[in-house]
Amino acid sequence: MKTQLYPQSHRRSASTLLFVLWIIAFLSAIVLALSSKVTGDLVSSVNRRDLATAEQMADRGFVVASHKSVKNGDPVLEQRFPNGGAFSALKTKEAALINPNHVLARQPALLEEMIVRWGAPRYLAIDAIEALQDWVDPDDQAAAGGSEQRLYLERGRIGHPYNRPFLNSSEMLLVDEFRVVTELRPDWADMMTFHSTGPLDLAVADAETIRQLTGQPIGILQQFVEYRDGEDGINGTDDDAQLGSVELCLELMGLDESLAPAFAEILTLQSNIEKVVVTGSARGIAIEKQVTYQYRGRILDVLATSTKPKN
Ligand SMILES: [Ca+2]
Ligand SMILES: [Ca+2]
Repeated sequence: MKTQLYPQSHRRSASTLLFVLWIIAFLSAIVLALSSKVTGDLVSSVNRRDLATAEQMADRGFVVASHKSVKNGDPVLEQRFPNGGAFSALKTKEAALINPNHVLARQPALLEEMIVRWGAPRYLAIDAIEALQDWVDPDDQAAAGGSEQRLYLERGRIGHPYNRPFLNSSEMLLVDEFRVVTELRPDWADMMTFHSTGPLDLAVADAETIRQLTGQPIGILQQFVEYRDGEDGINGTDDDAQLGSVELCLELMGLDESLAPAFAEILTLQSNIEKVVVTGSARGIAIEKQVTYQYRGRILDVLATSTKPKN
C-alpha cells in the first residue's frame, strides 16, 4: 500500500492557499493599476472640462462679436462668467492678410521682392516665383526656373502640379523651389490668407503686414496705422480716419506716385469677408479661435475656422 506523504485534504488546502494568495496578488495589481488610472483620468477629465469650457467661451465670443452692430472697443467683446470662463474677441477682416494667389496673379514681382527681403538670393526668389506660377497656371509649359508635370514625375511626384490656385499654405510647400522660404521666414504662413477675395485691405491690415507687401520702412507704416485707427488706437471704431482712396494711403505711406498703378491692383480699402479672433479661457486653459465669415443678406456663412492653444 502506498503511503501518502501528505494526506489528500492537506494537499488540497495547500493548493487552495496558493490560489488565494495568487488571487490577492492579482487583485492588488489590478487595484494599483486602476487607482493610478483613476487619478490620471481625474486630472485629464478636469483638463477636458476646462478645455470644453474654454471652447464654449470662444464660441460664445464669436456669436457676440459677429453681430453686425458690435464694434471693436465695445465692452461686450470682453466678458467673464461665474463658472470661471471668459472670452476676449477682436473683429477684423480676412483681407488684413496677404493673399498669395492674388499677388502671384497680379504683381508677382512684389512677391519676389518679399522673398528677397526675407533673405533669399535673387535667383532663388525668381525660381520660386516661376515655380509657383507653373503650379497654378493651366498649361504644362515649364518656365525657365519653374517645374511642370515632367519635372515633378522625374522626382517621383505623381499628380503634380495641381494647375489651380493654392488652397492653403501646405500646398504652397509642395512647390520645391518655394520651400526656401521656410528656413528664412518660418512664420511666413501666418501672414497669408487663402480666403480673402484678393487685395490687402489697408483699412484693417497692421503695419508689419503692409511692410511685407510694400517694403516701406516700418516707422512710416506705424504712423499711417496710428493715424488710421484714431485717438483710441483701436481699429474698427467710430474715431477711425476716413482714408478716402488707395492713392491717398500710398501718399501717407510714403510710396512713390509712379508705383500707384502696381499697388492699386493689390491694395484696397474695402473688403467684405469678416473675421473674428477670439480667446476663450477657463481656469488657466486658453484657446484662440479664428473664424472667417461673410454675411449673405441676413445669413452668416462661415468660410473657415481654426483653433489653437493659447499661451
Ligand atoms: Ca502649370
Ligand atoms: Ca479707432
